[in-house]
Amino acid sequence: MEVSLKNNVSRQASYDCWLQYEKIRDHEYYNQYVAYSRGIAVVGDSPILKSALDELERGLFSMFGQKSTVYNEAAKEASIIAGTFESIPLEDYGLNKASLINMNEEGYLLKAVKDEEKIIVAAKSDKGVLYAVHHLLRLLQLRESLKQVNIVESPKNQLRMLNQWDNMDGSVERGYSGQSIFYENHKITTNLERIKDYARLLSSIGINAISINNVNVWKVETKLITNDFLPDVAKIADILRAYGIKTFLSINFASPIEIDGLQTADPLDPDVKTWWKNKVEEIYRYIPDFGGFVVKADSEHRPGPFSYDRNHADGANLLAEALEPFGGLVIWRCFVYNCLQDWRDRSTDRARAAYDHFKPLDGDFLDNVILQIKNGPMDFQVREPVSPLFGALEKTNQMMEFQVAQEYTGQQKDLCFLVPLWKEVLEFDTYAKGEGSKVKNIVNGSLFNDKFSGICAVSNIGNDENWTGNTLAQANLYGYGRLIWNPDLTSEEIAEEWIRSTFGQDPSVVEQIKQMLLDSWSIYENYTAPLGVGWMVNPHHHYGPNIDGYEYSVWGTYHFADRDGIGVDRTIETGTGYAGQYYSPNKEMYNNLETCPDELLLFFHHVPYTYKLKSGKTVIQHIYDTHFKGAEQVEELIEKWNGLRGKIDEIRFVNVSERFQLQLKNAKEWRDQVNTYFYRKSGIADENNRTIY
Ligand code: GCV
Repeated sequence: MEVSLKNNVSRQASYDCWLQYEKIRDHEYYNQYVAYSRGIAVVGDSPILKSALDELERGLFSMFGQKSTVYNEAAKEASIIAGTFESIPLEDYGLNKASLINMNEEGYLLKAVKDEEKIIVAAKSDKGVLYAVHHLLRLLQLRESLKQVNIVESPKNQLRMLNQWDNMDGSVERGYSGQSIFYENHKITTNLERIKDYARLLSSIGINAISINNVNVWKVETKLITNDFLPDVAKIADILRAYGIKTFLSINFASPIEIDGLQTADPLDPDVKTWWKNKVEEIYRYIPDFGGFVVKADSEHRPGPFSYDRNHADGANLLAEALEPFGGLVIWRCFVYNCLQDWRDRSTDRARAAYDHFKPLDGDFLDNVILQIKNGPMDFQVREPVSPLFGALEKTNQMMEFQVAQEYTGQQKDLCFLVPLWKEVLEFDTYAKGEGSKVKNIVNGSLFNDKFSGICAVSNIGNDENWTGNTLAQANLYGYGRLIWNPDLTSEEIAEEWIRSTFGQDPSVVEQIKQMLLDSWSIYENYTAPLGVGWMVNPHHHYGPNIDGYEYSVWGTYHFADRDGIGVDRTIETGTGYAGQYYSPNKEMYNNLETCPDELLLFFHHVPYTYKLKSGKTVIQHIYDTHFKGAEQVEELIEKWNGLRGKIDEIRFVNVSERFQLQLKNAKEWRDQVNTYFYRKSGIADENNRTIY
């Protein structure tokens, strides 16, 4: 058994994330596979194949400690032979191309042939070869057996995307790990090496698209689509392309006015149409495989078609027409709601907004428009129901938007492994076409036969040495990529892969960190906003407790807590009617107090503090218990982490320890503020007489 990475690991370990390629010290394993590293062939010549070769050489050298001889044809001396089905003589290895035809464009085959002497790494496309190389290296990193390896694999989702919320002044909206790696001082960075390293990390988890600027497109960023910046955007696109990643830009809907002084940005105005056509042509001159636009319109004060009395379909189609000849896409966000809503008026409800805006437009969008829908109806809270818009759009391309950045889930100070949350969302049965209409089958395009579909997420990286601030937050980026490649992987599998690739093979380290990761979401939920009610967080900043702090509820509290009860009535009969946006039987399940799951009770219902949950506890006692428990659980996390001292390198150990101290402070603040607030509101004492101030 190998002993894992110990101390003395350089700062490089923080930077390398899960691509450590730790030296193989297990002699048996080493002897079994070292021969594979002697000669490698990557057949063909393209930037992506070059990346595949670089990665293969790097990984094998680092793990086996010897430089491979590289061949550019399927030489008989080569033991690993990589290339497309067209470039490798498959028949010579007893492989039949016809049997691989069902694989998708990004899929691949990894197979041991010739009595295990060789491994074939073959794919339909260069991109598939790159993914296959990463798969092979992952197996070696995880010290998996390659005996008779025979893997045929294709990603389950088409677009696997990240959204950077980076601004050109170098800041990152909702960034918790330093400054942008893409921009500084209102310019595109000159540190292209870092972008290349990011691309390596992303390709290793199968990401194939990225938008490189914030969806809030401010003054300077509006000019990213002008020749002031396009030459530099093209340089970034070149780097990303070599790792199989398409570049997208977020655009300002009012660009024609702001860039060229047009009088209007009205989507039906002929001059506006011509302006976008010309603009798109210009962009494609710089970036021939440009992915397209991401658009936040008519949301949180951003411009959009509403100013001209047009709707979202008019707005999206304007851009789609311009992009269509080049194969470009419009990713139009559904995060649209009235942020000036008066919460005293209970007939309006932010949770209803996405469905109310977009359901009536189903079928009105052009073929190359994809609607991007946040996983929940509000905004990446620790617990929300799944957005009812999933399943409601039968004739419109759609994709999921997750948030890897931990805006509301601890801001990369507190530990919160988000894969279990995302899995719950993807496994949710919408019943759109009867039982089995799971969200994962909607976003992979299969349920409604969408032409374009996929999953995207707000990235969590910045220019901190370890990319994510808290080293353990690297698990969320890794987990996101792996999960959207294959939503059938379990959270446990993903956590374990990440730990072993990142910290090595010591079983005690693996088990301990795995448990910590898997428990962390529920721990975070325990000490923050209870029972799905959400928010209660410091406004704007979104970290730390502020029970009445919802930024858009200047007219009253968001959670509607008074001396008698708490929760938002979203029922059909007496509430906002939001529950009615779901298909049966979800509609009835949420609408009915008796069947609504505990964890979402206060999202859907207003109840007295003495209401008995299915757990048997009253709401108020649940609030007290979970908040005491959550803070205690953070102390346990710290104890567990302390037990790892000396088993992992000191730099990463200390990095996480420091953040746990912040988490503990945060958890105690939440515990005290939530408990005190509800004790004072309800006047009901804790059954266990614990101290509540
Ligand atoms: C980029 C929330 C965040 C904003 C973000 C917005 C969005 O409101 O707090 O920072 O803006 O979502 O998704 O557009």
